[in-house]
Amino acid sequence: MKLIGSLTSPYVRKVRIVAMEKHIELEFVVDVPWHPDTKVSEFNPLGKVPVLVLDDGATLFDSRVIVEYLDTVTPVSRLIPEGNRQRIAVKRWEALADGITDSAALIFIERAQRAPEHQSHDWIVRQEQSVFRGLEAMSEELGEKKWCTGDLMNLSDIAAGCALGYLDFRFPDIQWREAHPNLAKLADRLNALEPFKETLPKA
Ligand SMILES: N[C@@H](CCC(=O)N[C@@H](CS)C(=O)NCC(=O)O)C(=O)O
Repeated sequence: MKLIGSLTSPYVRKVRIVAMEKHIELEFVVDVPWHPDTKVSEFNPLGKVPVLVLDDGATLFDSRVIVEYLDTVTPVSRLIPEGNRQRIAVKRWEALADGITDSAALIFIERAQRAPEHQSHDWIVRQEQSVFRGLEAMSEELGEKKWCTGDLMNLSDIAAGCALGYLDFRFPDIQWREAHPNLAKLADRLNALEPFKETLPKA
């Protein structure tokens, strides 16, 4: 299987960490969808990464579909529980964490790719509010627990760790660690793991 993605995308990072946790070897093909020579749209009509290309040539996107697929490829280290309530709790965490990333990425793109006079202050504030509310929700739901859901690390923690890692990478000025020490502890625990270390975003 071949994973197409960039070294900065938090969604790609989530998939890479899931694959590593599950001991699934993927050929990693670096392709930045913003570059003029990108071939991503030949594999994903939406032109976004990550894309997983299966051995028979079938393509899977987006990251939530890919991680769900990878989790069923082998029973090693199940990252999405089978029971309906637990499974949905994990998927909800993933939606929350990815949602924070979505809003943060919109702010980054607005600032990085639009001339200052074309940037919308209201749009940026709206996305910032979504990030801050999302962080509050993650912090409240984590509480004093070691992991986001259940007794072992699973996809909810990986998704949360990738969202927090993206904030560290693109928005070092956001003081989320001071505001939410429990999220900081979770991030420290995750960042000490090999798959997180190996996939640190690189510009
Ligand atoms: N919901 C998607 C989001 C994917 C996404 O937005 N990827 C970004 C990279 S971080 C991308 O490829 N952007 C290119 C574009 O929007 O044209 C997922 O979970 O995979």
